[in-house]
Amino acid sequence: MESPQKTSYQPAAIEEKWQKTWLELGLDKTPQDQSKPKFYALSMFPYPSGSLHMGHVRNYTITDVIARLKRMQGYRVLHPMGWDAFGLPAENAAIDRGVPPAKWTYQNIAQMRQQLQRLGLSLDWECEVATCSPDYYKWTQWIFLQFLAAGLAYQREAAVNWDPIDQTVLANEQVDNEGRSWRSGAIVERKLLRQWFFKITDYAEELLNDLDKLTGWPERVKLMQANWIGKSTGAYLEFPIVGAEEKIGVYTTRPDTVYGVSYVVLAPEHPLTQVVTTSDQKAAVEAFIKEVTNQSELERTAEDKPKRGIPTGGKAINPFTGEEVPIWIADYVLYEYGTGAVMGVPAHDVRDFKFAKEQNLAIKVVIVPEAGAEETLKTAYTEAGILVNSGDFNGMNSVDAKKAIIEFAEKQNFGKLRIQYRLRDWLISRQRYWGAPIPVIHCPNCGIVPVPEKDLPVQLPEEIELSGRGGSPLAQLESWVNVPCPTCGTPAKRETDTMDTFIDSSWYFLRYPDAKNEEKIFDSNKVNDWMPVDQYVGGIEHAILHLLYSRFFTKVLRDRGLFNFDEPFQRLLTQGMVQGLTYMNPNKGGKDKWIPSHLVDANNPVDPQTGEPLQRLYATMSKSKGNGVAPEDVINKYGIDTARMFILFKAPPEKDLEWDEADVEGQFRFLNRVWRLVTDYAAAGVYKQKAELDKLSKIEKDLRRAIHIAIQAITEDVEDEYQFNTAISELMKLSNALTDAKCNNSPIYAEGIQTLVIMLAPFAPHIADELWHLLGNKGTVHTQVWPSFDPAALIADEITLVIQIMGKTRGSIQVPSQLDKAGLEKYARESEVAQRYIEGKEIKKVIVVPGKLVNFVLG
Ligand code: ANZ
Ligand code: ZN
Repeated sequence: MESPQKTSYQPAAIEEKWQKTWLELGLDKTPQDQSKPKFYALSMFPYPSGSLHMGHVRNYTITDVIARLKRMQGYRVLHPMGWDAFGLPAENAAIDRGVPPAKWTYQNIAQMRQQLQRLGLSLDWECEVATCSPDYYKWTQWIFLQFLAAGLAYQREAAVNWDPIDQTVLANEQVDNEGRSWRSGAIVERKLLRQWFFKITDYAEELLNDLDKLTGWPERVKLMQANWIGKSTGAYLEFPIVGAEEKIGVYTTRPDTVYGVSYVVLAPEHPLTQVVTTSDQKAAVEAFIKEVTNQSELERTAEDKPKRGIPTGGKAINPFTGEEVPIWIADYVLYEYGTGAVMGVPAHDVRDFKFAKEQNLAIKVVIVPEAGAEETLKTAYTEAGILVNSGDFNGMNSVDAKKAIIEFAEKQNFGKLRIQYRLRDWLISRQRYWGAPIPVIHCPNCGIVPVPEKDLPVQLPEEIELSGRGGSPLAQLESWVNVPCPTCGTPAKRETDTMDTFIDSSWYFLRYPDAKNEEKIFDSNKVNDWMPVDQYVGGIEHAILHLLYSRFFTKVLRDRGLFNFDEPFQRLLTQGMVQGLTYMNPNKGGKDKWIPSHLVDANNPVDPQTGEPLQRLYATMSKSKGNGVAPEDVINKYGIDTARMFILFKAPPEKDLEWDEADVEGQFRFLNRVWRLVTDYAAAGVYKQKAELDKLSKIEKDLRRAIHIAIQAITEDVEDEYQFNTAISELMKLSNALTDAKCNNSPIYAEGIQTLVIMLAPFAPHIADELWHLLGNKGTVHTQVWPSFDPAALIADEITLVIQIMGKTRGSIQVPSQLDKAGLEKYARESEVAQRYIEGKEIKKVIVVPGKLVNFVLG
C-alpha cells in the first residue's frame, strides 16, 4: 500500500490540483439522466461591476455548499451562474472612459468569471447566460411580444420621475427618501412622457394569494411583498358636480364616514380640474398645478410636510346628504392611486384633519368610540366606532355601516364595493442605450407593429456615440431608427426605448435549464423538469421588486402555456451582510467621518490627519467606508477552504457576518488540525478491515457513538434550515473525538476518519479531496454518498445520573442506560454520594426522573 509522506497543509497547490481534476471529471456538469430526483440551486446572478466582493463570496459559498451536499445526497443538481449585464452603470462608466458599454461589460465579465472560477465553486459554466448578449435578449424581446399579445404591455402618458442629470426616467424605488436619484443624486423632477407599462396589476390578487404557497420563504419577505401589493377593500362613490354633467368618483376605505364629508379633493393631474375650476380661480389653480407636478411622489406624501391645496371654486354634492361641499385640489392626493380623487373627512382622517385646520374647513364628527360619547375633537378619531349625525345609519357600528352604506349606494346607483391595490402597473421603458430594445415599430398607418419573431433580436447598434445627455441615445441614430413597416412597408420608426433591466432578471432562471437553445426560449420539458428553483439564495435588497417581478413573469408565461408551475422559487434564503471593522471620527461630518482601515493602526486607532481618537464599529463592507476585505487577499493568505469555513462558521447564513481576522485564523488552524489528524493516520497505514460491531471495546463503542451523533447532527443542521455554523461545530467535535480516541488501529477509527473527510467535503471541498486521496481512495470525495447514521449506535450504554438530596445536587454516578425507575432508585440509594447523606435518616419520598436524576426527600 502507498504510504504517503507527511506533508504540511498547502492550500494553494491543493486548490489548483483539484479544480483541474474536477473539470476533467466533469463534476459540475448538469446531469441529464432523470433517474435521480432534481435539485436546482441558484444564487442571484451578479451585476458585472468588474470585481468580486465579499458579499458575492458569501452568497455563492452558501449556494455551493448546498449544491455539493445535495449531490452527495443523491440528487442531480443544476447549479448555474450568469450575468445581469445590462444597465445604467455600464453606460455611465462607458461615457466616462470612452469605452463602448459592450466592451466594458464583457471585460468585466471575463475578469469576474476568472475570480469566480478561482473560488472552486461547483458551477456548470456551460449554462452561463449574459443578459446583454443577443442570444439572450432575443428572448427577452420575445417575452415582451408575448406580453403585448396578451394585452399585458401597453403605452400611456405618465407622470414619471425625471433625473435631470442622467436625463432619464427613474422608477419610484430609484428615488431615495430625500427625493434624489439613487445614481446621480439629483433632485428628481416630474415629467409627463409616453411610456411602456406591464400590467402587473392584473396579477395582483394571485401574487398576493400565492404567497401562502411559499412555505420555504422567510415570513419577513412575504410580508414585504404583501405590503407592496397593498390590498385594501373599500367603496367607490360618485359625487355629482354642481352645474356639470360629470361626476367625481372617489375611492374610500371608510364609507362609514360619508356623512362627515366637508370637501372633495382632486389630484392636480385629474382631468376634471378643468371642468370644476371657476374662472376667478383659474389662474391660481394653474399656477398651483405647475408647482406640484414638479414634485416627486415622496415629497407630496411626506408625513411631516404641510399639505398644500387650493379651492377650485367648484362644488360637489354629497349623494347621501344632498349637501354641497367645495372641491379642492391638493398635492397629497395622488393621481395614480384609486380614482385620483378623495372625499375629505377631517374628523376621522389625520391628513384631512390637518388640512381642514390649515384651510379652515368644516370638521363634522360622524363616528364616536361608544354610544353617547362626547362629539368634540382635538385630533382626528380614526378608529372604528358608532355612527352619529349619519341619518338612517345612526347607531350602527362601523363594520355594519360600511356594508349598509355600500349596499345603499349600489341600490341608488351612485357607488359600489371596490377592491384596490397599492401595486401599480410596472413602468418598463427607459430612455437609455444599454438595455434590450423594445421590439416594436411605430408606423403612421398601422400604429404599433410588433417586430416579427423572425426578425428578433432587434440588435443594439454598435456604432453609437454616447454623450450621457439629451434623452435616448438610440433616438439619435437615424440609420437605426428608420425602417419600413413590417406590415405595410411604409417608412416607419423603431421604438427607441429599452427595457428596464429588472425584466432581464425576471426570467434568467428559466433559461439556465436550456441555455443554448437557439430555436426556442427553452424546451418546456426541460423547464418543467428543473423548475421551480429548489433553493434560491441572495440579498434581502431584492425582497420586493426582483422577486415580485419574477413571480409575475412566471405566472404570465404559465398562462401563455410555456410551462405548468405557478411559482419560480420554492425556497428562499436571504443571506445577511458581510460587515467589516470600521473606523469613524465622530467629530467629522458627512462621508469624511469614515476613515479607511488601511490608514489606521489597529492598536492605536487615531485619525491620520488630525490625531483624534477613532470609534470602532462593524458596518457593511463598502468602498465609501473603506472597510472592505478583498477576497483575493484572504484567499492568498489562507486558501479558499479557510475562507469558506470562516464564512459558514461565523454566523448562520441569514444573519450579518462580522469579518474577523482572528476567527479566520481559527478556521485555518482547524483545517491544519484535520490535516494532521488524517495524514498521521494515513502515514500509519490505513486499516481497512470491517468492524465486528458485537465485539467492540468500550473505547470503540464511545467513538462509534461520537461518529454517528456527528452524522445525525450535521445531517439535521444542513437540512432545510442550513445551520452551517452548528454543522461545523459538530465537525470540530468529531475531529476532537478522533484526536482523543485511544484506538487508532481500530476499524471504527478508520470509519471516523473517512466520515470526517466526507462530511467536510461540502464545506472545504479542496482539502477534503486531497485528504480523501491521501487515504488511498481513487476519484473524488464529492461523488461519495452522504453518510447515514445507525440509530443503534446513538444509544449510550451508560448514562450520568444526578443524585439530589432535598432538591440539592450532591453528585452524580454512572449507571446502565436501560434501567427502569426502580433500578435507578436502587443504584442511587447504594451510591456512596447518597449514603453520605441518607445514612440513619428517614427517607420520606424518592423522586426519580428517568434518564436524569434521583432526589431523596428526608424527614
Ligand atoms: C375618506 C376617508 C375617511 C378615508 C376617513 C380615510 C379615513 P388605503 O387604505 O391605503 O387604500 N385616498 C384614496 N385615494 C387617494 C389618493 N389617490 N391619494 C391620496 N389619498 C387617497 O387608503 C385609502 C384611503 O386613502 C381612502 O379612504 C382615502 O381617504 C385616501 F375617515 O376616504 B379615505
Ligand atoms: Zn404599417
